[in-house]
Amino acid sequence: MRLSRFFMPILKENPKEAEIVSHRLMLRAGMIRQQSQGIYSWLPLGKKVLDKVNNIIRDEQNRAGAIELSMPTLQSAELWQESGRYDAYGKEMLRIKDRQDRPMLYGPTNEEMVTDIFRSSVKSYKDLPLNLYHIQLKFRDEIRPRFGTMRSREFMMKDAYSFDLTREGAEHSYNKMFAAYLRTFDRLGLRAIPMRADTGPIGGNLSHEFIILADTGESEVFCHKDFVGFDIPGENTDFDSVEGLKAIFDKWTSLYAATSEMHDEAAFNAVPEGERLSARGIEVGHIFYFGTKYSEPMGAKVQGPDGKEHFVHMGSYGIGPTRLVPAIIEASHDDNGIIWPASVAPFDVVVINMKAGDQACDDTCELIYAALSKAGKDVLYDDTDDRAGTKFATADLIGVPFQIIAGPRAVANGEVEVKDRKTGARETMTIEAAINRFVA
Ligand code: P5A
Repeated sequence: MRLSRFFMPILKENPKEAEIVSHRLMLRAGMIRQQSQGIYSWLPLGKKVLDKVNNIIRDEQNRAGAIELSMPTLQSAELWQESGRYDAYGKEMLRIKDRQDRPMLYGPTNEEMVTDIFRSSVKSYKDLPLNLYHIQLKFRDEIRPRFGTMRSREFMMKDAYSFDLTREGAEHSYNKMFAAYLRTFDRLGLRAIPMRADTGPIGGNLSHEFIILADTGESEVFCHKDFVGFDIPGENTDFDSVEGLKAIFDKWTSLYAATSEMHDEAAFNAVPEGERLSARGIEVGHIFYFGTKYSEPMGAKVQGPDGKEHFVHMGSYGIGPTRLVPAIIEASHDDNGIIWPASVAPFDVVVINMKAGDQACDDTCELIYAALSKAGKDVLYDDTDDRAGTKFATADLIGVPFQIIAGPRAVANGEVEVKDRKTGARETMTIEAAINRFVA
C-alpha cells in the first residue's frame, strides 16, 4: 500500500477527549472515529488490525471444533419474551419498533436466537456436541461508555454457544473454550488470566473472565502471581481429550484468581504475601456454563440414548475484539506510539522514502516495495513528500514492527537502514540484505 493512496488521517495533537493511552493512540493513528456516543467507525488502519485479531480468534475457535455461522444484529422481542429476559435485561437493551409496530431489539447477545436455531433442527443426541459461533456487532446502551472502543455501546463480539446432552459433556465443551481462549490471547501477544467471575444477566453459576493486567483496567482483580508465568496449551493440544483438557483447566484454576465481585478476602490472604497480586485488569473474554437456563423455557431438547427427551446443557463464550485492540495497545506502546505484536500488525514493514523525488531513493524504495510485496509481505510504502521527521514520527506512531529507511546518503552506497520498532535498534545493510531479511 502506498501511503499517498491510503486513507490514514493522522492527528498531530493529542485529542482532549481521550483519557487513556490506547484511546489517544487509536485516534492519533487514524484507526477509529467516533460517530456518536460510544459508536465508532473503524478506519482502514484500524480495520486491518481488527481483521487480524478476528482471524486469530476464528482460527482458534475452529481448532477447538466450534463452527462459524452468522446471525443478525436485529432480533425479534418474541424470542426474549420466551426466555424471560425481555423484561429482565433493562435499559441496556436498545428496543425498536418496525413499521408494523412489532417490537424488535438490537441484540446485546444471542443466547435466545441460537437456542431457536438449535431447537428448529437438532432432535437427537447423536448430533451433539455442537458449538456454534459468530463474530458480529452487538449493542448495549451502557450507562458509561468510555475509553474509545474499550467500553462502547456498539461493539464487536465473538460469541460461541455450546450444546451438550449432559452436564459432564458441557464441562468438556467449557474446557475446550477455556483452552482455546488461553491460546487466542497468547497469539495476540497478551497474557490473559482466567478468574472466577459474576455471571450477571447471562446467568448460571460457573463463569470465568479472562483478564489482562493493566493499570487502566476497569476491573479490580486479585490473583496468585504465578499465573503470569504459566505455560500456554500448545498447537498440538487434543481438543477431543476429556482428561487432557480437564488437566489444563485444573492447572489454570489451581491458584487463587477472582474479580472483585467474587473476591474472597480470607482465601486471598491464605496466599503467601509475596505471591499475591492485587491489580487492575481489562476483561477481554468471559465464558459461562448455565445448564438448561435457556433450553428449558425455550423447549430445546433432544432424544437421548435412553429414548427419552432431555433439555440440552448449554454454555456461552464471549470475546470482545473491539476491546482487544485497545487492550493490546495498553500492553504494548511507548512514548512515540503503538508497538504492534507481529501477529496483529496492520503492515509487516514500512518502507520510508526519506527524499521522495530523488531518483535513487525512489528506485530503491520501489525495488524493495515490489520485492517484499511479491513475497507476500504486507508493506506500507511512505512515498509522500512529507519531511523525514514527520515520516519517522508517523511510522513510530502506527507501530509497524519494522521500518526500512532509504535516505540519499545510504542509497548512494547501495544501502538502507532497518529499524526494529520495539527495540529501536537500527542496522545499516545492503538493499539486497534488507530484502532477504524479510523474504527469507
Ligand atoms: C458470552 C457470549 C456475554 O455476552 N453471551 C454470549 C455472553 N458475555 S459478556 O461478558 O457480557 O461479553 C463478552 C465480552 O464482550 C466484550 N464486551 C464489550 N466490549 C466493548 N464494549 C462493551 N460495552 C462490551 N461489553 C462486553 C468483553 O470482552 C466481554 O468479555
